[in-house]
Amino acid sequence: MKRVLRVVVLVSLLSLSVVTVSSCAKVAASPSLRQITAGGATLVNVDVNSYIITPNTLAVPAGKVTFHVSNRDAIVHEMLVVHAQSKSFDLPYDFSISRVVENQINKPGEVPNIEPNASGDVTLDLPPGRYVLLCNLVGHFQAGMHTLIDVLPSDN
Ligand SMILES: [Cu+2]
Repeated sequence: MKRVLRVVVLVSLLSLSVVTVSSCAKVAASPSLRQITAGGATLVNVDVNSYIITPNTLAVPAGKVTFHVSNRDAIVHEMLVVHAQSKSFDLPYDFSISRVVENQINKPGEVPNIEPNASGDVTLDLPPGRYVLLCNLVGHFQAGMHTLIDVLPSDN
């Protein structure tokens, strides 16, 4: 438990810059710029490379969201979609296994085992809130594989 608390403090300090960035997210979520899948979900294209997760938008409207995750790295990754437990990406973390503790988080879904130069999709029905996109393969979260995305209340 001590270890978990320590990492929360550390991660909170590191994340201050990320929180400022996401305040510009409203523009990206405007309907005119939004990509919609054939099934009517909002499409979020996510690139994974060099331990960095980069979605093409920082905010989407609530409802069906399809994450299309492309692994541009030379190693396997995964991408979990997790409810944030604060304004930032601090989540319960176990240093003894170098992973986020998955039975202590609320995870609507994931794209598992994305091979290099491959991609995968997951479509989720997301209520408004802040979410963390992360890779939970051993050591990857700690190496920086996490980012935030906001799901905003839809207008209609
Ligand atoms: Cu990874």
